[in-house]
Amino acid sequence: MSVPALRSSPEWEALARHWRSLRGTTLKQLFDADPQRGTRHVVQGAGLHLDYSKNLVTDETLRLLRKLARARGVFERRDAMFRGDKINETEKRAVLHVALRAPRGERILVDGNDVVPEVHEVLDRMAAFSDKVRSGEWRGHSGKTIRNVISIGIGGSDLGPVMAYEALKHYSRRDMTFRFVSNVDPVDFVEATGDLAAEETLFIVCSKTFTTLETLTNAHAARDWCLEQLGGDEAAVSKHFVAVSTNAAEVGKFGIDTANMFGFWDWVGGRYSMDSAIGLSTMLAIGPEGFREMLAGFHAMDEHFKSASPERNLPLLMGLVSIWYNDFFGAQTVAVLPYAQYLKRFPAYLQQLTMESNGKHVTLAGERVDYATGPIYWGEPGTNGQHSFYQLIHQGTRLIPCDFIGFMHSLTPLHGQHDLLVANLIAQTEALAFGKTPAQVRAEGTPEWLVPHRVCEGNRPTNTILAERLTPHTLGALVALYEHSVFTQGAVWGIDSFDQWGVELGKQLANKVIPQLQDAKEPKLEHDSSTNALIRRYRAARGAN
Ligand code: G6Q
Repeated sequence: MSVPALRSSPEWEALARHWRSLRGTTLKQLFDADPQRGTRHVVQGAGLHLDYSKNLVTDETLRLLRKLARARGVFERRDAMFRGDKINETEKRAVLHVALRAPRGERILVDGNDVVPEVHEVLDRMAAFSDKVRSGEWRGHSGKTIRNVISIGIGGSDLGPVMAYEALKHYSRRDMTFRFVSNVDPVDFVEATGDLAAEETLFIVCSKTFTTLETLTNAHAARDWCLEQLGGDEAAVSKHFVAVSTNAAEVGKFGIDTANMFGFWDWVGGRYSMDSAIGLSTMLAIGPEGFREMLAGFHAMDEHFKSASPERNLPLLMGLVSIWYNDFFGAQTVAVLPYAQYLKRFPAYLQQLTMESNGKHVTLAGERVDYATGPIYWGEPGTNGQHSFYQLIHQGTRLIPCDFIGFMHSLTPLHGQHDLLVANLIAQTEALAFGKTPAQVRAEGTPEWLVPHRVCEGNRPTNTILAERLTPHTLGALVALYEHSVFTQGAVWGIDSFDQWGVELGKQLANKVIPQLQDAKEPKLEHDSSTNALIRRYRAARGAN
């Protein structure tokens, strides 16, 4: 698909002019000029409340951004995604994570085939399996019940399950142990299994392709570990291994009975798969009901994205505002700061979702872009970050727009501690926006030489996202919010947010070096001089062991 040039479009040029006219305008001025600003620039959807008033935007900015979205075909592309069109053009695939949470009875066609019944068939099988494991009906090879679940996967087949497990721990079975193994570093596998008994352990091997080096290596390690403890009887595999994959042939080759395989489809991207069978560990942890509640949260945000007006559309607004900072202010990063310890892995999860999706340098037509695409997403939970990197956000030389995420109610109330947490969230957004002026610093009796050091200029933009409490429903809505915000960005930039050729390259490269490290005889090395020397150095060190 050819998308018209972005920078020379009238909508982009209008935004550039508008940005120049706003230069020097501060958040303080915007708030002083409009006493209603803090209650006007808020929107709600799918149980989330977004306050975007502390952004460097005016009504005109928002109008121009919406105009840009319209001109770039964001709404048509959104509808095409929901319809099942093959909008992942470089892989010629539909992009239908929204079908994973479509209610029974909805119809979404891919190549003329309604995929929703298949989605529910897998969900039902997952639920039946989860119930069996959770009730103790499913037994290991020696007849013991399963107490430990280890999910093996990497990237999109790992980050979602890990994040969701941590986020929803409050709802999880506390008498079961859940662990995740991703890294090919043997430490990961050894530490995850060291204190467990194989006869009580179930492995879920999660791999869309079932060819990924790390996952297959760890799955083989798991198989050896299991068989070693269970007397080498191959029949044990069917009791201790299930697979989540699109590749039945490879699953069978590995020795997992395809009756114990939960499928998904090529129209689910890895980083969009935590609500597919890839989330089997989540379902085992929180139960089928909880999982369905999470899917309902995703779906509620899908419906909001599809039908809310552009003025009140959360993902659209967030996506457009991030383009505003990324492309006009030159902000290179976005910090995501959840004030919820359960969301400690949420920024890491978002890094993949956002950066793998929009880290692209060519348009859909294959032309090099002449504007910045995906910003770097990063973050840590508050309040911890306040005692480390927030300093740079408050007083550094870079503009770092931040998303603050908080909840009205704690899941684990403890003597008003939640008030302290939320007070910090609110205070930070206030401090970032309005800072501390020299006059305020002087009024505190600060000696003149120290005044410049203590001044905080403010004018640091933030979004505040609030929800009642962290439930499976909220988590689903929150993830879908970012999914569709990323979609909005990608559609405006005219890039393919759903391929990942850079990741593919990484998958191929190591395969060339592995034999060069392991060969008994000196390999012929034809890399650059640095790579050759590193390989030789490693070989020499290993030889000396
Ligand atoms: C996700 C990426 C990537 C992928 C992993 C695992 O969008 O493509 O992170 O999920 O490389 O791939 P498999 O699931 O095929 O093992």
